[in-house]
Amino acid sequence: MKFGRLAGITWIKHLALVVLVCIGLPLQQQPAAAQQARSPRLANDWCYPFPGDSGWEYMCRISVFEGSTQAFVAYGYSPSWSRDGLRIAFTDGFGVYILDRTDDSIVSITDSSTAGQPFIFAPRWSPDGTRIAYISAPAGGAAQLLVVDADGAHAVRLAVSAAASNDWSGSYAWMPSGAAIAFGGDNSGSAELYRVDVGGSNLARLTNGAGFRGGISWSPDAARIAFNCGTTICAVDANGTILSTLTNRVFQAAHTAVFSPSNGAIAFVGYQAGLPANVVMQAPDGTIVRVAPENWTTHPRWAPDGRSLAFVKEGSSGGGACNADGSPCGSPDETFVVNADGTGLTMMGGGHHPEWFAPPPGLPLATFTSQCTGAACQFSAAGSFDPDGTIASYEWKFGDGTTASGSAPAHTYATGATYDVRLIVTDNDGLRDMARTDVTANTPPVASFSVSCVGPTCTFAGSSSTDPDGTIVRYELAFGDGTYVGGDNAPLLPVTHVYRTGTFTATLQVWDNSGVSSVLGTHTLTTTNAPPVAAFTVTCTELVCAYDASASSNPDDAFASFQWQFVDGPWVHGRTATHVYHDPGTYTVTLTVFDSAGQGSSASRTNTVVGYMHIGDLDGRAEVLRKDWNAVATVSVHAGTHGSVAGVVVSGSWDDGTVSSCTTNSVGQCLFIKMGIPRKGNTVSLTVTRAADGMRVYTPASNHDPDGDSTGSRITIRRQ
Ligand SMILES: [Ca+2]
Ligand SMILES: [Ca+2]
Ligand SMILES: [Ca+2]
Ligand SMILES: [Ca+2]
Ligand SMILES: [Zn+2]
Repeated sequence: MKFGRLAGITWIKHLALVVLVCIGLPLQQQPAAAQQARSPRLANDWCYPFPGDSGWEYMCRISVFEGSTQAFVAYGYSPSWSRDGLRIAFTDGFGVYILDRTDDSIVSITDSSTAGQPFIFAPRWSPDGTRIAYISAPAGGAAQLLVVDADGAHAVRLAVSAAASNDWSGSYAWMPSGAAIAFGGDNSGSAELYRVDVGGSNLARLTNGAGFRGGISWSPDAARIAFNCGTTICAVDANGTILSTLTNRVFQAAHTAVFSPSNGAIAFVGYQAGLPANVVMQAPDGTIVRVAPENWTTHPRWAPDGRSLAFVKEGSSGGGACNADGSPCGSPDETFVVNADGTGLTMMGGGHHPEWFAPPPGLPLATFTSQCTGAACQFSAAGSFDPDGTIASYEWKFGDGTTASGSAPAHTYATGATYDVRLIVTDNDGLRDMARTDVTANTPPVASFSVSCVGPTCTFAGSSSTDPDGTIVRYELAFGDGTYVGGDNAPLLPVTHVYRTGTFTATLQVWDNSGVSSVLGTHTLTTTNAPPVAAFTVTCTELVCAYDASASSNPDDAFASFQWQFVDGPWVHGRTATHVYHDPGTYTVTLTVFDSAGQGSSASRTNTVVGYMHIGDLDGRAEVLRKDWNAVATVSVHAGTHGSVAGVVVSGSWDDGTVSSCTTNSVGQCLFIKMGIPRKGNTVSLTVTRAADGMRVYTPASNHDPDGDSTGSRITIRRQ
């Protein structure tokens, strides 16, 4: 159930904190017989905000702490134990519900179907287990105290408070015998303590102007009733005749006394200057023990044996917007348990309203053992017993929908799994107890597989793995060479794997639907796998080289990768690669190849990258002087791809036999100048004889001249 009425819940929570309802713990202590120890059993509720469809809403859920376990049992709050501890009454704010822990069913015992329903809170089972009391509070109306049978029948209205606005007027507590209820009522504006027999008769007012403020607790012998009276705690005789103050005077304020079930001590919440609210224990001689020091604590609840206390450390997330996004904030309530001497403080879990289950005397104890062979189980309730009688019947719930009776039934499950098995025993007085254990009734799966190899390549098939009473949901196949495959529900097998040379033990483990694993299935295999041999060819066109690793060999399996390492670049992957060099030169290239088993080999080659150059233009001009003239020739040098080349030493020969040279500049040009040519000589010619830069090959056959004033190799300059 979901708690959509935030305002209502907040109001109820507020009310619950102020209306200090006291459970009527049974008087009786644990039987002294040599009975197997029964783990203390504590229920509480935890309300927390969560983002709902229409903003922040509150969710409340009830947990049961038993031994070292915490079990979430229902959505709701204000849990109250049935006498036998097998049912829990609780509310969701609009109805009273009964959780039956023997089958996890929940039934409503109040009518919460009509509109305008009242708020319901504080359901409390009577100590004798026959009746359930609760408070019904219509919005703006008078709160009623009602008592019904455990199935909701025979409702009796015991009291109507005249003013529901007095929160504490809704406080009530069962008399330990269950015969009567003490409750807070309003007498013409003055709150007073009343008692009434559970049938509705013998209504009596027990106080008259004592300042009653709720917090009702019966003493174990039902002789006195404690209650809050202003800043201290009072007690009145059950017949209303003697009024006294209960608490030590060192407390500036004290409230919510709870009588110990065993020794006359009381626990209560006491305020003292400089200290936060504390749960304290006051011994019969007045000695105070702070059992919850340094905490903002409330709601003390004695364990049935009187040796420990549960209490609540109040959080600050009670409700309402707090964060900028409108969400509530703050710490949650927490339930603690502490020994009566203040030792052993333990946080049980989040939540409020701790309620102990108090086993009644003569309660049988259910316990059982199981022995399963595969899915066939033999159960035995031999350890169960009744301390004051006999066990009259055994009821088994095997967790698969089947049931049985008798003290030692056998049961074979149809499907192997882990089952929630419950045994409910009923004694000759009709008292019941339940034991509950997870029983694994399962045959483990069997891992089986086949493997066949072609060379080093092996194929694994696992269809022969079986789970006789369920299904296989997970495989893990380890190949034995450090690698494995596996996963939940994976369509895993068949799978292939390539091995190195060696002897390997492959193992298969499978898991069934119960999470049970098989023993390992194994196969040992020996494989031969030669490492690959790297080899490659290289073909260069000027500075562009193509590499091809096809010459590599790996006859027994597939190549996994080819990796090229060039001196002046990153690694390149692929069977073929192309690399463009910046300059001609001699370079070393390394190829590394890997086969499918991860075996590798490398090969290196040194290749020379050649560049070419030629004359790309010759231009000439004459500088005529008074007696003679000068000839100037401009030479442009091209690379093989016709780009300019700087730093080339160009040699030339004039036609009179003189030779000279120049070195090309950044745009690939340089000048030849012949000076002092006599006027009688009308022409001179320059022939380029050589070009060299130490890297490129000069190819004069490629020489050319775009404007046609030379052959590309020879130019004639005329005096003008
Ligand atoms: Ca009994
Ligand atoms: Ca199985
Ligand atoms: Ca190989
Ligand atoms: Ca030219
Ligand atoms: Zn050119």
